Amino acid sequence: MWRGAAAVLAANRTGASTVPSRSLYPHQWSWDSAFIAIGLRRLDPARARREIETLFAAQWADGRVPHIVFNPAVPLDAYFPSPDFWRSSHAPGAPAAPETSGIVQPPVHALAVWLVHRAAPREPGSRAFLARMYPKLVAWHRYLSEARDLGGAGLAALVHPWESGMDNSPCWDAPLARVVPAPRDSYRRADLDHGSAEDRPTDLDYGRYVRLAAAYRDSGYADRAERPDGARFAVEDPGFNALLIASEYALAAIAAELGEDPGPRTRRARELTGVLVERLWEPGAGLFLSRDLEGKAAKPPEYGAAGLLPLLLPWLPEGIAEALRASLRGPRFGLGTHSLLVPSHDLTSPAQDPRRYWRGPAWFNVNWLLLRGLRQHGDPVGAAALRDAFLRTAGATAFAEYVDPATGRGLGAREFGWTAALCLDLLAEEGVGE
Ligand code: 9WN
Repeated sequence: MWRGAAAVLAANRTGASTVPSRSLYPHQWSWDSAFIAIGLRRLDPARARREIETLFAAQWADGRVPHIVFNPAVPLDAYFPSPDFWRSSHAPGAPAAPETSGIVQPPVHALAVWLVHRAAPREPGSRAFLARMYPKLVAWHRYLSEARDLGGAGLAALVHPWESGMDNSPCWDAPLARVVPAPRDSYRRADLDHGSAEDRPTDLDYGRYVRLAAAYRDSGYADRAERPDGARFAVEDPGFNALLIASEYALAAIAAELGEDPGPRTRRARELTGVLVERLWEPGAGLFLSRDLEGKAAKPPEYGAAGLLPLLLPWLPEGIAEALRASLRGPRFGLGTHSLLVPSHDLTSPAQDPRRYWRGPAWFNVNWLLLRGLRQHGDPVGAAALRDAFLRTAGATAFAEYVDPATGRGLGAREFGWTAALCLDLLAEEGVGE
């Protein structure tokens, strides 16, 4: 399995970075690269450092880290939306090259940088890597905490469903229902050349994604610009913000390693946790909910796996970690009873679909994060069982992009970057391959 996973990362390597999938996603993606680096640190720490530095070479002047960095050698029609859609090099503050998208993805990068360093702290180059990355990560977090604080309480808001990394989650159905889809003949979906239509978002979803991205682009990627009716989306997502907070803790650790005072970063992480709980915790449900900043909350609400991700945080007010662990095993997510791995969406929701992308299938990055959460909150036995199921399912599906949570049947792309990388990470814990 170690050799198989390493071979995936070798095959998906394109120069200084790694693609999520040779067929479906032929460029560099932001949170994919962070997870890929977390696995690569076990194989080749220098390559893990390069993976992250390549991504941050495309950081914009305002601190944002774009969700895609385009490879100029790949034909324009291989992936949509392509660089000629985003037109980043004409946007204020974006690098002249490479071309990038203008939206972001979950900020798991500071956590990745810290874990990459910890894997080889004495290697020549690792401390210098930390020192180079620190101000870039600070600028990235500042962008999210200032420009993206659209709700005014301190959490980062998302302006496009793709920013959550969980693109077609039912949590976005209500806020997306207000968006007028772009006409179907105004763009060409490249994903259907490689993926099965039943596993992918629908055409209606795509029309809305295109409308929102085009309106954001046409505003010059200005976060506070007024956008027309039918082209607005602003939500606070518990998964995105939990990763921001986890990364704040990692920034505190990096600061301490570099001889700076970690106190302000740790305090900020605790403060933000308080805001997350105040705004998004749903005690009756035992998990966190997203908040729609453009309209009224959906009734009934949709419960996604993003609402479990705060389990990752080291400090939570009393009772919350226990409630999250109970939700993982309860009827909504069924871990250990109905599900081999944690599904991306509530099993009891009418919107749940075990094969369609983020509407039900289990994803390996989410399960890796929850496994860390279980360890963090005193459940090593649950974490060990999840680790076994993770490795077994990934191995049996040729490192699938996502799987049916009940049967483990592989779905989406195979030889998927973060699935292989996170297997390496879990295998290395037991000394395999080292
Ligand atoms: C849009 C690359 C990315 C992941 C996302 C996943 C999917 C893209 C797409 O693929 O999104 O960004 O084209 O569907 O939803 O989490 O980062 O693997």
